[in-house]
Amino acid sequence: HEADAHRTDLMTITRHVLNEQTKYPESRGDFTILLNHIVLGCKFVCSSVSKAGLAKLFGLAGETNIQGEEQKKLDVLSNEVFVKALISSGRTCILVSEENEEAIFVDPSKRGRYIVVFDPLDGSSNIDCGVSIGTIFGIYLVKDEENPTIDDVLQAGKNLVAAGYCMYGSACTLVLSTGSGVNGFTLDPSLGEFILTHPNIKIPKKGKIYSVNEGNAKNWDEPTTKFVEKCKFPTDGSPPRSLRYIGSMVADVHRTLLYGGIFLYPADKKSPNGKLRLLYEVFPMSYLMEQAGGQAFTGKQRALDLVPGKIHERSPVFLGSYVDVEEIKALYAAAN
Ligand code: P6P
Repeated sequence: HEADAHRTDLMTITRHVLNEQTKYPESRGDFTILLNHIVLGCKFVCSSVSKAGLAKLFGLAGETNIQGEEQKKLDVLSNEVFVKALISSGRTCILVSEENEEAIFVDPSKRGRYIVVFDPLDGSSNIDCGVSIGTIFGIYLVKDEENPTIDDVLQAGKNLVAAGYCMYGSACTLVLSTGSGVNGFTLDPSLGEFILTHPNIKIPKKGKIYSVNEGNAKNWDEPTTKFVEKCKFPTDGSPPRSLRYIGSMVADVHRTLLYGGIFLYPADKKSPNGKLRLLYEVFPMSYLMEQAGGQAFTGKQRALDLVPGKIHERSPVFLGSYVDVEEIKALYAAAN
């Protein structure tokens, strides 16, 4: 039946968001227009990433291409496409990208109400070996449209009005929340449309998978060490949990969202704030986890309660199934 619906009653991402926006009578369609430009960026990146391997084969990606032009690295190219698409939407006023040292303030002539924080191609070091990578984004509203300032970007994660990611893997899957649950859309290349394939995603309350880079174990603190020990050598008679770590945040988080479990990038002696960036990696993924019935913790507090001090600051993160994150919260509480 669902296949028929797909064939005749196409629930595209645009239609789905329009439906959701009708809940806000005052909405002027600006968010839908903004989202359509983010979707355009994702379609471009999807197409480029799938060709990157071929391009590399024929010396196109990263080296000079057949016209002898310097081929831009995919993450730089993706960033330029997203920045241009977002500015041309006329709905943004400040952009923060992992690729840009400073925030981008949009010219007043093209200014809108939204702030977009994003990592255009997270995990791009994995492209050459074919591992799934992704775009991660979060959307805030500006406080004073006439006078956007850097403080508009340094808002707590709980102020996000939307967040999502697009994973470029065996399929191109866009997972999005605008504050009333999480929905997954898959790109139908024959239509060039993202079609609703995963309505109302809810993360399993408890998982059987833990996801962490065990190579950092020497530097972990006591609570993380104890938690991972419990996963491997359970003391309550339950079976050991499986370790799944892809090393590409979007892929690890997507698996966690659909299958359950916990993803950890803890602080360690080498990096006291962990490795992942708060604004455009930790916040959007934490927002999605909470919207799907899971939770996200920093080792000290609820991740979304954090207020960033700097646009590229890092934060430790433990996110995933509600019960699994409760376990690690208890271990950190006992340690303090
Ligand atoms: P490590 C990729 O480089 C990335 O930013 C995330 O996508 C991923 O979760 C993390 O770093 C992997 O880091 O230290 O385990 O290689």
